[in-house]
Amino acid sequence: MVDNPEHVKKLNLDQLEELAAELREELISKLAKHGGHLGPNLGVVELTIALHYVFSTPKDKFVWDVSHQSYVHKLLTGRKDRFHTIRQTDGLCGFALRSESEHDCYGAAHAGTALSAALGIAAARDARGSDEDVVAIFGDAALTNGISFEALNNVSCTTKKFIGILNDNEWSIAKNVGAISSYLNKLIQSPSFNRLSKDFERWIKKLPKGEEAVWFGNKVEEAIKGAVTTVSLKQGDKDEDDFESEGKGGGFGNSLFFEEMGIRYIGPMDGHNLPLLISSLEFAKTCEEPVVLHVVTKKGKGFDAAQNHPEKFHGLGPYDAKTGETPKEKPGAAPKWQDVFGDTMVKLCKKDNSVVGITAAMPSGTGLKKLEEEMPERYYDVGIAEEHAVIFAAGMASMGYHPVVAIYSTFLQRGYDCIIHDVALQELPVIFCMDRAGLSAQDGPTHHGLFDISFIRCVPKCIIMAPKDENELQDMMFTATHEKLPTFIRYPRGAAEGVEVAEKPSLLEVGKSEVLENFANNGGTKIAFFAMGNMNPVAKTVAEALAKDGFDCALVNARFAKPLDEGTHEFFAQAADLIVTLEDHVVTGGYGAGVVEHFAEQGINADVLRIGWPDEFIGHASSVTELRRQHGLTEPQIEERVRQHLESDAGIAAIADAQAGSA
Ligand SMILES: Cc1ncc(C[n+]2csc(CCOP(=O)(O)OP(=O)(O)O)c2C)c(N)n1
Repeated sequence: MVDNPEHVKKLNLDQLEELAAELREELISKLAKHGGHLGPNLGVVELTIALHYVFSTPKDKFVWDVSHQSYVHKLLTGRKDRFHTIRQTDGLCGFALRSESEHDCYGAAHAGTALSAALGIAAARDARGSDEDVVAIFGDAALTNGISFEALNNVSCTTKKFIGILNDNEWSIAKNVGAISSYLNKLIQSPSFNRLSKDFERWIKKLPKGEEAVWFGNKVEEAIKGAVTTVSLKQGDKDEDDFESEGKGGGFGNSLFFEEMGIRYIGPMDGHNLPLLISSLEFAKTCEEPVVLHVVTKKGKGFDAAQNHPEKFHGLGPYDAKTGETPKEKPGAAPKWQDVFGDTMVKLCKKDNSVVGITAAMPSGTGLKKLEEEMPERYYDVGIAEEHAVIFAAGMASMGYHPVVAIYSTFLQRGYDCIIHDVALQELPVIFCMDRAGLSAQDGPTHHGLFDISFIRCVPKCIIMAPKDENELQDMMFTATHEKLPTFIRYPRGAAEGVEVAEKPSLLEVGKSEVLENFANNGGTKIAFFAMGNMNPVAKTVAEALAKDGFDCALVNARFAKPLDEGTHEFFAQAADLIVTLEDHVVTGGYGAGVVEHFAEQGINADVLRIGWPDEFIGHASSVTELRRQHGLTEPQIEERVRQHLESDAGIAAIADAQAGSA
C-alpha cells in the first residue's frame, strides 16, 4: 500500500480507488484489536487521498479539527508501519502531533481549533511572503463551537488564500444539534441551492488535455456531471437514486452564510467521489479569495456496523473486524462512573423539579443520555460549546434552577472564564460533574483531566469534592443540589468501585472529610494518608502494606479539596510523623498543595509528602496502570516513596521533631 504523499500523486484514478479500499481495510483490521476513532476515519478516506493528491505536505499545511480523523493522513505520511501501535504505549498518538511527524503541522484534540490555527498559519505565511497552501478540515459539529465562528468572522479581513473543508456527516459524536446543523441539512437537500458554479465548470473545461488525463483520465465530463448530481446523502435519508429522480441532486451552489462572511462557498459535494474532490481542490487552490468546500461524507463508510451505528463507532474499544461486534460486559462487573452519574441524574430529577442536565455534545460519554431518554424535557445538549454550556447553566441557576453540567474535566478548561465571571462571582449554584477527572490513557495529554482542582481551587466561593466510590458520588450530587454555591464533583473514567448504591442519597457535611481508619497507637511511626476520590483504594493498599512492617497508619477520605477540612488536617498534623496526600491530579496547585498552604499559613510544622502527577504533560499509553508505573504512582511505588521519604533527612528530622513534641 502506498504510504507516501509523493507516491499518491503518481496514481491514476483506478489506483486511487484501490488505495481507498486498502486504507479502509487497514483501518478496520488494525483498529479492531485496541479500538480507536474508526467511524470518522472511514468517512474521510477519499477526502484525505484527494488532499494529498492535490497538495504537498509538509510544505502545505493541513490543520485537522479535533484531529481524531487524521489516521488516514498518518497512513499516507510514512506512519503505516507503526499504525498498529496507535494509542498504545510508545505507539503513534491518536491525534495529530507536531513531534510525531513533520506532516502534522498543528496538534489538537479539542474541537473548534482548526479554523483559528489555520488562519494564524495563513497570516504568518502572508507576513513572511511564502506561498504554501493552508487547509483547515473541520466537521459539521465544529460549527456548533464559538471559536470556529470567531475564526470565520476573521478570515476575509486577514487573508486572500485560505481553504476550509467542511466535512459534513451530520454527526457530532451523537447526532449533531442546533440551527447550523439544520441549515447545513437544508443546503444539501434544497434544490434551490443546487446550481452549478459556472466558474468551476469553465475552469475544469479549460484544463490542459494532458493534465486532466493524468488524474482522472477522461472523467472531466463525469466530474462536472457529478458536481450537479452526485451528493452522497446523509445517513438515514433516501438513497442517491431517489434524489436524482426527484431532481434534488446536490451541486455547486452558494451559501449566504459563508458568502456574507466574504468566503466563497463551493458545494455541497459528494465527499466520496475522488475525481470530484480532486477537481474541486485543484479549483480551490487557484482561488484568490478564501473558500470553503462543503463536502458530504458518511461516517463509517465501507463498514456496515460502523455506518449503521455512527455514535458507537465514533470511538470505541476492541471489536470484531468482520461483524463489528464488541465484547460483552462481564456479568457482575462494577458499573462505570458515568452510568452511576446518569442514573443519579434521573433519580434527582424525579425528586427535585429544580434539577436539569446540560451536556456540551457528550450525552453518552458523560452518561447524561439516560436523562435524555427518560426525561427529555430536563435535558439540554448545547453542542460542542463549553463556554455556552457554563453560561447557559448560570442563566438557569439565576432563575432558581440547579443545573448540572455534565462535562469531561479536560473540556471544562474551555469554560474557565465563565466559571469565574458567570458562576462563582454571581454565587450561582451550578453543579459541575467532571467526568474523566484523572487519566484518559489512550487519548493522552489532550484528554487527561489533571488540572481541575488547581484551576478551580483559586476561585473564591467554589466547592470541590471527589467521591471515594459510587455511593458517595450519589451523596455528593444530592448534597450539591442543596448548595447555594457552585460545586464541582470530580470522578475518573471507567469502572467505579462496585459498592452498593443506596436507594436514598444522604446529605454530606460540606468541608468535612471522613476518617476511615485512625491510628492504632501501637508505637510504630505514624503516617496519616489523606486521599482524594479514586486514590482512596490506593491509599488503603499502601497503608496495609506498610502496617505489615509495623507502621501505624491512619486513613482519611479527604472528600473536599475546597473548603478544606482544616480541623481534621490540623489534628493529624499534630498526631502524625508524616502526612501523605494522594490525588489523581497534578501536585502543582492541587489538593495536597492546599494542605501545605494551610499548614504554612497556620505556622504548622508538618512533614507532608504529596503524591500526584508531576509538573509535566503526561503522554498516552495502553493503560492507566502503565502511565502510573512510568510516573511512580503504582501502589508498590508509592509505598517505596513513603519509605524513602521517611529515611530521607526531611523524614528523619520530622520524626525527631514529633518525638520531641510528644516527650
Ligand atoms: C472542546 C471539545 N469538546 C468535546 C469534544 C469531544 N468530541 C470529540 S470529536 C467530537 C465530535 C466532532 O464532530 P465533527 O466535528 O462533526 O467531526 P466528525 O467526528 O463527525 O468527523 C466531540 C464532541 C472535543 N474533542 N473537544
